[in-house]
Amino acid sequence: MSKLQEISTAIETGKKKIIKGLVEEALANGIAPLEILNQGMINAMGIVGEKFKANEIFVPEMLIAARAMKEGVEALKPHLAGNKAAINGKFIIGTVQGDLHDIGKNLVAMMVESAGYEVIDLGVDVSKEKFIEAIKENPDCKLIGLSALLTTTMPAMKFLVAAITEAGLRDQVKIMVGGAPISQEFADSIGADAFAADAASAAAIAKSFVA
Ligand code: B1M
Repeated sequence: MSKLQEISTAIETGKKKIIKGLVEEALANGIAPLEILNQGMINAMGIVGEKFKANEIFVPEMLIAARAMKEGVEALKPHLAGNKAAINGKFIIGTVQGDLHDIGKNLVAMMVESAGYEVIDLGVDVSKEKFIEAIKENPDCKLIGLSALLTTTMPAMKFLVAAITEAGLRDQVKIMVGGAPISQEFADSIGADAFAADAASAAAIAKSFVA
């Protein structure tokens, strides 16, 4: 079994304790950090999602896979995060109300941070009031990021964009949206400024806003 396959299987089956060692072995074998993330880890979460959908596994298994994934991301973090010296500004990010998924949001936060932003992470299940409060508390913040993984929480993004507009803050911030069910069309339909399909694209878009 290849090292990437070993990592994928370990995440899929929630073997949290062995992940760090496997990631270190993969790095020592010269496998690029992004390849480990995409082929070994994110790929595994895709398989977990498919198995959940097919009723082959249930929420507890999904949860232990998520814990193993987080352990892997921690091990990979020093190798993924780049030079943080340049400060491009602040980036407020959160997973929208009703949604508890945070692995993708955390990856986006990490990559945008390494693109020179100071990240203010509001966590998961973030209400529109909390987002607005954070924008008001950080009048120098020019970019906010919204993550959603559930089709049922996509409307929360729409309500949030509307609430930011109603609060008179829309001209102050660019809004970037992302998450598995989100598309460019959806982003356009709710009046967001940008859609990013993955964490690397989110970092590139964040950089483009200060270029
Ligand atoms: Co959930 N879950 N889950 N889950 N879960 C999904 C999302 C699902 C697709 C599984 C499935 O059915 N195939 C499905 C949603 C279906 C739908 O809405 N149509 C689902 C469901 C149904 C549920 C529950 C309702 C299950 C239940 O209770 N019956 C429940 C909801 C809880 C809630 O949120 N209120 C639930 C719970 C959970 C766990 C808690 C067990 C766990 C989350 C743990 C955690 O996050 N701490 C979990 C998990 C692990 C998943 C899957 C398997 C994996 C998600 C993940 O971490 N992917 C997921 C299936 C899947 O995604 N294939 C599934 C890896 C991650 C790196 O990718 O988050 O997509 P992703 O992030 C990417 C991009 O999307 C993008 O960049 C990231 C990195 O490249 N991105 C952004 C994300 N945010 C961005 C923001 C940006 C830009 C890009 O700008 C700001």
